[in-house]
Amino acid sequence: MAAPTEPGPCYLGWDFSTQQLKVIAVDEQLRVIHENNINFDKDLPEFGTQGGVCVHNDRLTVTSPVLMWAKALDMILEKMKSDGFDFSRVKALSGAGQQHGSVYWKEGANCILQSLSPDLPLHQSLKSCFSLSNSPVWMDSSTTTQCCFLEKAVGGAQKLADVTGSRAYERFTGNQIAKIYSQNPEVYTQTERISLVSSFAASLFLGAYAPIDYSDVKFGNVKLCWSAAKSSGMNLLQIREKVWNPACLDACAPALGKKLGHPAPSSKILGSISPYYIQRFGFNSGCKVVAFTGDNPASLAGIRLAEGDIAISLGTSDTLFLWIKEPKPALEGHILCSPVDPQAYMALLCYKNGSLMREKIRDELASGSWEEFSKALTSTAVGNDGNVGFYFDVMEIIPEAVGIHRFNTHNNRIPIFPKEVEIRALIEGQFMSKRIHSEKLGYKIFHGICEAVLQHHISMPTTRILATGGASCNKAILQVLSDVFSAPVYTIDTANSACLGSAYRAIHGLVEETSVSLTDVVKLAPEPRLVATPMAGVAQVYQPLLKRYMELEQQVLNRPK
Ligand code: ADP
Ligand code: XUL
Repeated sequence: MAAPTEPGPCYLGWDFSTQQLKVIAVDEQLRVIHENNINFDKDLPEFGTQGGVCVHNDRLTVTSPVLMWAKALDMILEKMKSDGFDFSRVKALSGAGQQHGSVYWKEGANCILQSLSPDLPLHQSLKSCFSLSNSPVWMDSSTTTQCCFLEKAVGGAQKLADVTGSRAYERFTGNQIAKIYSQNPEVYTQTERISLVSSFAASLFLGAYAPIDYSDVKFGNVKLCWSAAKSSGMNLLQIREKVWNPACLDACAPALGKKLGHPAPSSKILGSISPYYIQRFGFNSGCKVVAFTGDNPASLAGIRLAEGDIAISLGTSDTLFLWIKEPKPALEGHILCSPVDPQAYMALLCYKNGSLMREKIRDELASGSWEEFSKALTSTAVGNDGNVGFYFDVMEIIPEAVGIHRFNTHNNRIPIFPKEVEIRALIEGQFMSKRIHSEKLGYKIFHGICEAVLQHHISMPTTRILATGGASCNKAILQVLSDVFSAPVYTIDTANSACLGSAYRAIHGLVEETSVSLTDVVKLAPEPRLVATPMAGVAQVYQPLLKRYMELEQQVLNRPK
């Protein structure tokens, strides 16, 4: 009888996202062998968050308690331990964090991080480590004053975009830091180090301050136009040289460069795991911590985006990524370097009203049930008999509008839709916006083999839409996505692509020095699966509807707030 084989090494990918802390373990063959999560609202009710965040009275300030993230890490590791997860198998780990959010470490915190007692849970040891207990997150839009100041200080919005890859945006970390400095200078003075959520999470594993990674702050080397900065970023990094820009730093707060530390490439091995995890959970002392990055770049690594594909993440935020070979300065949308192909770029569009908006309508009209919501969606006709809606519970990024706006087939505003019409208007509207704005970026969707292709014997791939994020498990929603884009929709086995991508990045971190690319590492991963194809005749329905949606969007934008 053959001796039982020793379980081989595995790799962990973490995602410190808006609503949850999630983890995936993969083995050497990239098979998922463990998945776990902590939901901040449900599992940590003592922090009083809704959707993982606290919206302040001004409705613009949005924060999350930093100790909640530390306590969640404790909890999930305990959960894994009681599920029998063998931490000694973990050869490397990496992770992702919601982008833009920032953490403020108090003077002396690094010493505490370096000497954590294995007898205490993390959040207890770290209690006095933060000069700011509530971290600003990506949903915050309270820094308009700081944005105006920064743009003026560096010579205008375009100049700022030329240098940092984007004009000033409220959620971008530099502007968040500037607000803290101007409103609470004593907090700023007490701060020894400022981390992004991603580098904060890496610091917890490392037991020392981890650097901010490039891809969380880096943009493509192109000149970007007004809406170029809708995604990851800080408004602080000189994109070409990958160093902090002195003028931007000075405009935000004094001695900021020192508090940020030097940025590092996202494939860098930062060191070995802190002894705390070895003693408390049985990690191997050789386990490496690979730099953590933003959730969006991590997702791209997880879903195996290839040339010509569009990826849509339907998480707390909805984000859309387009593969771009030759970015043009006139592009609308944010450009970042592809984490998969060094020759390629990604355009990224970010929408604030994603899953939480869908949940709100589900709770109001479908008794909080996705099943009932989906039934209503499938019971209505493609094109919703001409009824169109815009659903922005919070100020949207694309377009910058707020409120709910409903129009009937004659383009007249109406106050209310029947339940089923409302649900379809929400989902169709969300996807029509994504299609219109991706086409504005110059993106062309290829619908199968067209005549010109046949005549010239050119092989042209049909555009694939790769869907991920929490709502990508909903077939009814994915069918509408497929219909609106007239393209097939694919998913991977897990909706947690940021975790999966992080696990792949952990493996890549170990082999990067031997010049193995991430694409090579990911080759073993299963191909995405087809889940929806466009129904017959949908293109004819959506062609005029998309045009109307675009015109109505102008009306919504021009309406006085
Ligand atoms: P994040 O990573 O930003 O925390 P996720 O990608 O995990 O978010 O997505 C969470 C969201 O997924 C929830 O807010 C929920 O609305 C949505 N979701 C979960 N299941 C479904 C479903 N069956 N249909 C539609 N949306 C769903
Ligand atoms: C991207 C953005 C969000 C967050 C949260 O610019 O703000 O997608 O990363 O997921």
